[in-house]
Amino acid sequence: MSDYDSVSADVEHEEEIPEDHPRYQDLLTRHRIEAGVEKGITHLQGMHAEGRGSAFDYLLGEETIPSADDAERAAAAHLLLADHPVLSINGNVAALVPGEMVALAEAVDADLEVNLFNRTPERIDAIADHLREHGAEDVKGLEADARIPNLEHKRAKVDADGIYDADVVLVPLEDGDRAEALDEMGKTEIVIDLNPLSRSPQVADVPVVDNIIRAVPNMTEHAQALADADEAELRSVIEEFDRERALENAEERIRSGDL
Ligand code: PTJ
Repeated sequence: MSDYDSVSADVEHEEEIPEDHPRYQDLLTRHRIEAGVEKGITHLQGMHAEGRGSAFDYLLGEETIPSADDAERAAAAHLLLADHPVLSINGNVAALVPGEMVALAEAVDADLEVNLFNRTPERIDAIADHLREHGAEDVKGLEADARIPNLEHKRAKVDADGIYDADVVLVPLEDGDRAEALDEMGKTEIVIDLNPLSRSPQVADVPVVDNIIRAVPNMTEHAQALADADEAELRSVIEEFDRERALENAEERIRSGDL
């Protein structure tokens, strides 16, 4: 057994994972999801979702492909142009990138809203607390005084002054039904999902086929670089982005990637 073989099973703190491990990012992600389940943040189903995601990431070469970088830049431009941008947080997102979502919200002046597929008051509170521990000042999603139309009751709950009112929403690792229902509400939807064939990126205005661990910090960097851009420049970044081509490029990379 090599030193590395002993890393994966019982790491207590992520600092124990050696950064030069060939599967560092995957081990880190797995550890964060496990820790999220233990803290009551992440649903057990989040582990299945993570497993699916990491298989696609492996096939993508575990890197941000050029079309995903374009999508991340277009996403930043949409968020900067929005009247009311909202970043949606579920149990996987909270476990994987809590501080990074807070940083993105600050960079584009967006609200953060907890919005769960498997909604319970305990998980909502645990996630809101976790986000506050990572610097969030205002966390939405606790009121849940509005509904996304055409969606089964609990999964449809949103804040009237949050996702319901938003013109641009970032919905990472989203279930297909809800992504479709948000799309039908006429929102500009940015989806982060490693599976380009999943319904959520298929309905998104900006499908970001990348690991959320890489995608969110990269969106923040793009937003900071575009902070002084005028409306015309932001609109041209959006117009240059081709969603169909981005989906095709990701699928092509997955099917033909050199592993
Ligand atoms: O916390 P809750 O209750 O809101 O539940 C969240 C999950 C993720 C469990 C729920 O929304 C769900 O079941 O989602 P799905 O239908 O499994 O979709 C998740 C998608 O995210 C899949 O297409 C995965 O490939 C993708 N995915 C998983 N991990 C990552 C990812 N995409 C980007 N980065 C990841 N790290």
